[in-house]
Amino acid sequence: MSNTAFVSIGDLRRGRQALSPVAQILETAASGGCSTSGGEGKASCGSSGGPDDMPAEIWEKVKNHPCYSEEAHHHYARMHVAVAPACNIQCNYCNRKYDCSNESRPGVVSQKLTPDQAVKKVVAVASEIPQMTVLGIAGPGDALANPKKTFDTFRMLQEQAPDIKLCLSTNGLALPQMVDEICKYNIDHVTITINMVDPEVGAKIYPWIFWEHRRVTGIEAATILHKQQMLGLEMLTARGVLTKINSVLIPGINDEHLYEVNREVKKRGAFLHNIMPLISEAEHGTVFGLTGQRGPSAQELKAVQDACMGGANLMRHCRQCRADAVGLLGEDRSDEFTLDKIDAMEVVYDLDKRRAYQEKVEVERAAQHEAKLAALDAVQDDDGVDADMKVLVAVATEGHGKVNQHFGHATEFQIFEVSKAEALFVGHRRVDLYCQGGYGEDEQLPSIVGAINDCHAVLVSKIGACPRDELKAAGIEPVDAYAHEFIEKAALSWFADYRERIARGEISHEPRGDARIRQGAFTAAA
Ligand code: CLF
Ligand code: SF4
Repeated sequence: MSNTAFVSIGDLRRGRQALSPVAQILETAASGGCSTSGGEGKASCGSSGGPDDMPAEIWEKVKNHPCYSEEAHHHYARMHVAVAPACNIQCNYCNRKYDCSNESRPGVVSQKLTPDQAVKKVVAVASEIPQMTVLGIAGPGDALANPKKTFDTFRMLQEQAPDIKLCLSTNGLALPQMVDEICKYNIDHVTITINMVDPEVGAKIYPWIFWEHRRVTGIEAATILHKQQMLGLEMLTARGVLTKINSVLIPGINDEHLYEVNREVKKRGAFLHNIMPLISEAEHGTVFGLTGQRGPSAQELKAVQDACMGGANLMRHCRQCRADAVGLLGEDRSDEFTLDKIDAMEVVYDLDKRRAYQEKVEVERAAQHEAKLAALDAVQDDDGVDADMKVLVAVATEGHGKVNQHFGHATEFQIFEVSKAEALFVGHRRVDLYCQGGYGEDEQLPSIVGAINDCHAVLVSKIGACPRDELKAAGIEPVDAYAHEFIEKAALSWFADYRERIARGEISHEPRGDARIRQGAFTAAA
């Protein structure tokens, strides 16, 4: 193996005067990312951090990146281009598909693109969606196992659309050798999928890697991969590149081990740790799907994420995107930008127009922040109810950080954990669409209600009589009183009202049961 000398974090820290971005990343990682609104173990750390929680230079990098900032994901979009089909390892949760339009999971695309086609597509999307701020290369294979296609795309895009942030995702095997190239193209955000720091665990996840012109298997393969991942992470930190670690939570294989992964990547300066559920279905044809390896429930996922708090900052709003996704996280507009449709479009890349739109977004975002602070003040009043009470609230939203979607139009609910201290985004739940163009599909209701069964309320802009009754019967309060208000303000206002009703003796607080979450299948690293 070449280039395996480890850079110690002590060495990195000693270089802080010369490399101030490095010191900033290390300090942000070490502090839990929070100086004013959070701190070690506080729930508001991680991708929920804001400008007060990190150095200005880092905030500049994350403020409009929808994956690196939870708040930004309500407002800004990303897109992926499928220029990287090959991979240099095999994961037991992966089965790539290159012409599939009906599976929504990483590793799946409708069409592979050349770098020229990819850049044309990005410029077309950027001209139509001014809030699209990030281009990611996330497969369908591994971005760095296809270095020419990946870096050609970044180089050409940087020339044509310099305001778009560049992001890539890798399994890390080829990472150390690519760090210079990554820095050359100002790629400020790199995701490494790290599922283990113990090769014994790794051997259960990776059947083989392709390394130095041969296929390597078992513990030897996992050991090489682990060393490359750690070295690559340390090298990126040393160069001031923000890193996010994706880990696939595989019950019985690495669920208890991810705490250790979290601590190890924190030591090496990882900015975020995104623990995602394995979604394992036989029809996707993955090894885990075919052998019956199950994915975790929403509660199991949250328990592992909660256990990791106080370590590397957590990201909880990942949507496990396709490798050709376009739009806000959770939506996919790639059908609007197929190559034939782009050929027919009049593409005008207007930087001023994009900037003007993004300035408007920032005004809206500031208003959202103010509304949250005002609502937090309101919920602080001592009402005599358990001060430590926390409840989950489901929210239907189409974006802009508002409660602005009908119950029947939701294909996912965002889940917020609400307390007197905050309204914290803790995940999302995918559901089947209830409204089928003019009528409600009542057969879907039990599964929708089951998916949010651990929530005390669901906030929507509108809801029909039938689902309203079904939710009430299940003990979930349907709430449309905060339609078109900002989500956190709405959730905190509902919570204040809920507590007042308890204080007045009108209702009693009951704990909620487990949600029944449908699982899908997870593959590639994004
Ligand atoms: Fe894409 Fe990944 Fe960049 Fe985001 S996705 S390459 S960091 S721009 Fe984001 Fe999608 Fe989750 Fe990835 S929601 S799968 S974390
Ligand atoms: Fe390669 Fe990613 Fe698939 Fe793993 S999940 S085999 S790294 S493309």
